[in-house]
Amino acid sequence: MVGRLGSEDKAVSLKHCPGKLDRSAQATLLAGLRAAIAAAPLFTPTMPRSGKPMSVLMTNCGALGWVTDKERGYRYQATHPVTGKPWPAMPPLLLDLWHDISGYKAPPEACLVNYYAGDAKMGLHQDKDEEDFAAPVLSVSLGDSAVFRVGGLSRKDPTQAFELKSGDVFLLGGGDRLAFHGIDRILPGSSDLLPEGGRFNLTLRRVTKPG
Ligand code: MD3
Ligand code: FE
Repeated sequence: MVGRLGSEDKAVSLKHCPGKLDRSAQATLLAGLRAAIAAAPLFTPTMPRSGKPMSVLMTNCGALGWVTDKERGYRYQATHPVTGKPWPAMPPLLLDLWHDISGYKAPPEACLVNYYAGDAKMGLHQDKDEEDFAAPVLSVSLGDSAVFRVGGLSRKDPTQAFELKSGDVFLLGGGDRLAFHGIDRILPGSSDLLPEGGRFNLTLRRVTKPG
């Protein structure tokens, strides 16, 4: 699926590639992800100011990672907030995928790993902690399916829901890079990729402007 909420005349900025990764590629990526999590354990992010825990667990790989806590809020940093160590390298498959489909001149700097247990969700938000909005965001889903919602540049704009399944790749760029989006819910038992159940989402991002 390519296009944008009924606007046929606009540059392609939202691209859903269902089943982009076959089962074998998903297993390869999952092994790389498990190794990254062993080095950089999943942590519970907390909201700026309120300190309220999010329902999603997070970690990162790559040069920079997205973190949030009560005291310092949303930011990118080079080290894990709990271990203090640099983030592990990105699995090569992710770099290949970015190279193949992002259409962007520079490599990604951050891969945010979100883990959704059966009851986790993510409210409607914009991703705007990056300096470079010209670069797209590339997302890969592994495990149980999710109901993903995307709207417009205003929170009040109408939204559209998609199901994101294991192996699906989603590319967001151009005019949709700052669209509101979120995860309504996970569909437990919809995939047997993860023995523990739930869903991983990996988002590859450029944080700084290249050059
Ligand atoms: C649409 N993650 O980590 S990824 C996030 O499935 C996040 O875990 C969701 O939203 C997840 O910030 C959705 C797909 C995605 C990523 C970035 C976007 C969709 C987007 C930026 C603009 C619009
Ligand atoms: Fe987001």
